[in-house]
Amino acid sequence: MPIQPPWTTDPAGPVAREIAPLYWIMFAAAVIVLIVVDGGLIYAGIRFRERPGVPAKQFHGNNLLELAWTVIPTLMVVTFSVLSFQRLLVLNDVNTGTAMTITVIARQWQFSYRYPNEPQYKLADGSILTTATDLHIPANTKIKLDITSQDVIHAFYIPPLGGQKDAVPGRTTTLWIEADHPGTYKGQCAEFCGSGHADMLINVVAHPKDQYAAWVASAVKSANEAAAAGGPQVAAGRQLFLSLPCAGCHTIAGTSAQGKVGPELTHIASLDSIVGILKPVNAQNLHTWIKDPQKVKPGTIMPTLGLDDATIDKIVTYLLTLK
Ligand SMILES: [Cu+2]
Repeated sequence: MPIQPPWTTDPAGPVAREIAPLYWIMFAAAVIVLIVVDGGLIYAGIRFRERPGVPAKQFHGNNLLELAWTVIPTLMVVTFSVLSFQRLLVLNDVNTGTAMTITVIARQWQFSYRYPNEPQYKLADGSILTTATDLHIPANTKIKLDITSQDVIHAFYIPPLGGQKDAVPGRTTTLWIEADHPGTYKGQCAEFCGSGHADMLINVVAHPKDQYAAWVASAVKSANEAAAAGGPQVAAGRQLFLSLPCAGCHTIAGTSAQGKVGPELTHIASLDSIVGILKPVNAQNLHTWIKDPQKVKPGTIMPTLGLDDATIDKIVTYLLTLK
């Protein structure tokens, strides 16, 4: 499936298609203003400059000019406002024809997604399927997003699908998206939210509409397998994770680890990278990170726990079962 970069200029869904023409109109207006203002400045600088024996002329007041630079910008602002409000009617209509609602939860520094409270998304332990970073949707389907945050203000933004909404603690904001074609659409947190902000990436994975149910079934199956993962090393790692401070900061669905300070780890083994920079997600990279987080990413809120290598290995073995 194609991967689409986070650009506004290449809309891949109805919301982005509403916004893109306004972007181009504003861009064209800005270029014209640049040419007129800078052109006038350069012209005046040359035409009225001081020459030997000829002092520079001074002008005071010019009704025509003053009228022009008051009326033209006013007309521009009014025009842009009207065009924006027209589009808001479409962008804010999150409910008409909506097929499903997914909850987007932002926290430093990861977005996670909780799928609808319906039987096909239920895990064996009764919890609801969640994913992190990757938002899976069916293509050609209107999806409503309920967006919230567990710490500071973030902003959910996928330029090729359009729209941007703040994720505000204690509130739910809404946005809708629809992808024209199956593929991966890249986005990014658009509100500076701390030192990990640049790594707070979003992938919207749009599945062919008729294959979405199969993806849901496989995601539920692997989440169930992860929760029931066996083997003594895994069991020991799980036990360590849940008893050490790890569980106070991280959430792993279906366990007593329900911390909200760090990223959710429910599907950590399926991620492209950890901390946004360590890739691939493998035993060595996880070990390096847990051993000395500050060395990998100075300023991270992940503390160095001073664990010995054998303990870290057990935890890593467990984490790698979380697909
Ligand atoms: Cu953020």
